[in-house]
Amino acid sequence: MTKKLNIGLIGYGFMGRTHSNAYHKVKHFFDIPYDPVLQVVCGLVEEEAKAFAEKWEYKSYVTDWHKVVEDENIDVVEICVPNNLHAEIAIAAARAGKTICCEKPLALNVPQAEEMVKAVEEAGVPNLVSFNYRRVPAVTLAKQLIDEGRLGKIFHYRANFLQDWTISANVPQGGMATWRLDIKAAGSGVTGDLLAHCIDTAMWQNGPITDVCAMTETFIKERMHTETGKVEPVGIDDACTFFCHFDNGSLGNFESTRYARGHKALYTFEINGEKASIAWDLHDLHRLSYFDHSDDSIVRGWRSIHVTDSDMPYMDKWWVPGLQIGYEHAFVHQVADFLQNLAEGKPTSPDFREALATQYVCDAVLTSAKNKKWETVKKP
Ligand code: SOE
Repeated sequence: MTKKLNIGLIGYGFMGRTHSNAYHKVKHFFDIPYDPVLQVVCGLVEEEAKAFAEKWEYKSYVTDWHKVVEDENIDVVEICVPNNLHAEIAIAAARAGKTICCEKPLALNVPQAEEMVKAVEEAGVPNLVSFNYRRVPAVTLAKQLIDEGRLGKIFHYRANFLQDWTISANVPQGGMATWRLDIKAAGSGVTGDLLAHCIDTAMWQNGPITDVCAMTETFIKERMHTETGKVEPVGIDDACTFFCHFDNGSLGNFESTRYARGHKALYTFEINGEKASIAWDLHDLHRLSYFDHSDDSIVRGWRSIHVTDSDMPYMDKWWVPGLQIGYEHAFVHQVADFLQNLAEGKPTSPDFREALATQYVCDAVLTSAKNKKWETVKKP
């Protein structure tokens, strides 16, 4: 009989839903070595935690996260709360011997992230950071094509993550719905929230980033704070653009903003190599654009690969060729890989140490923007 694995979820917002959904779906589509049991959800507002537990079929709910971490019955702690709470919960969970999956970015800042890495490594507990886009099949396929050498030497990596939801000055900062705008809860704006995704994927596909040159802007300088009811200065970056060098000699060009009217979550990347180029777009996430210079010149051009065939990453587990999957499936893949590796005693990427490397890049980006100078990225 498959061993039960008891899950404790801390945080019932958007990310709490993506992780819960993944645990529900994973056993139906993947041959996983465990039977995940949604034991307990923790959230601040009792009524909401109760409603979440009922809807997502958690056996119980609590309002104090210590109860999840201290519960001997819990095997895996899922951290889906604002960034300022990641470190305290993860460190306590590591000391309690729990397996941990933490939402991105790893922490509020570098010192916290380093503490978290130390805690999980000292405790020897399996750990993962939820950079979900790596496990979109087309993104995984892009990594495969690069690793196979199909692009040859890489010259350029460019990525964008564009949104438009904070353009109105009436959007408040702080509180459950808009903590991403509050520097104390988020640590940074688009750099930690959106560019962290792009940086994680980029370094996974194209290797370490060595130095950066950035600019940031906060377009709306004051917003009402939900918790104090007062208009307060905004401390986060609303937009960020940076250039960088990769260790392999290629040049990087990254942009993120929450002020790109018309774009809701447009994450795109394009990679140009000596032999081929690839491009991907989150709004069309099951397709990978590919240009191969070795094609006969009369048929050479950008092709659009529909990533649904069973020999493409993860796709043998879903429907039949031609039928596509979506955003939430990347979280299912993440859980499937995590549980498989857990059973085999292997780490799952990106672990806390790998996410620390992304945190170092984010930190260097913010420092560079502040000092208006190139900044060297610390090595993990
Ligand atoms: C912000 O709007 C956000 O929800 C991020 O926090 C997520 O990480 C990203 O995947 C989508 O946008």
